[in-house]
Amino acid sequence: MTGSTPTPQELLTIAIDVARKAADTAYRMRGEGVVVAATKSTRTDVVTAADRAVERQVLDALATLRPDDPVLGEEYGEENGGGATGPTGGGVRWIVDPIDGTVNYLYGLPHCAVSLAAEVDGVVVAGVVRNVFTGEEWTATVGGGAWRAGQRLRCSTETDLGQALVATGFGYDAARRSHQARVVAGLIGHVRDIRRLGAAALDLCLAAEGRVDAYFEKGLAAWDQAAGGLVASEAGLRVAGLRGRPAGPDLVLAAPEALFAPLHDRLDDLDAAGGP
Ligand code: 2AM
Ligand code: CA
Repeated sequence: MTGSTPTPQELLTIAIDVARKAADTAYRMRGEGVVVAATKSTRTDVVTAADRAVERQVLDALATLRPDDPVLGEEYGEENGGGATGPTGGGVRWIVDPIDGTVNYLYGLPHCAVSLAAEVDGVVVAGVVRNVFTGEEWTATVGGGAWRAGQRLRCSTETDLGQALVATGFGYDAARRSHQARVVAGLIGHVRDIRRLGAAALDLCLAAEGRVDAYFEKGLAAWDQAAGGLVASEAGLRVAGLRGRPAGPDLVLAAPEALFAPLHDRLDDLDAAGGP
């Protein structure tokens, strides 16, 4: 398949195969016991041996299947960066989070996932998110819809913010978490309830099938939102930042069209994209 750019469906087929094997490894390693290998940004931002082993497995698999493609991963950064990618060159880049929801993984809470996406010319065109514990698997291709277990997914039809179940998450840095808690304190009286499940990619996938109505979070990296963001947008959610900005590190807001403006405006009033 080298030479011409593969279709999103071809890229998805590769992504699913690689992600399933990666999730199997993560599950097996969980059963063998988890040890914290290191901490990153803060004392609570942990990386386990499994995060590294799973990402290494993904890198090795992609190096075999797609040897010219660079891969951006949470644990090893950009690999094979001299590859064919470029703004208009038809280049493919992969984005992997080997374990999204690492703290859940560490504690044995069944809400963590392997996330793998493929970009063409900087746009995510295919993605898969697979729950390591349950095997639930969400997929999407650009223009081809979002899917789980053979069913095409549609987001919530809720129109009243006061009835909306809204997922969010907190970063690892104490000052940031405190600001995020103040944002939630200002929101919780205006929505049905808040869910803080601990894995951004899965939160986006749950929103894709209306198991939460909307989701927002500050501080996500590309690997947290690449695959899940495509699943969400293909299921009909608007995925964006505040004030017309694209979704990014400042804020990812994923909401059905009818909830987007009221949630956006409340989050903007609460300075959800601001703070440390
Ligand atoms: P992780 O489990 O891969 O670390 C928790 O709210 C969610 O946000 C998780 O998906 C977590 O990813 C992610 N997250 C939290 N803090 C982050 C940070 N500083 N950078 C990137 N992702 C972060
Ligand atoms: Ca991770």
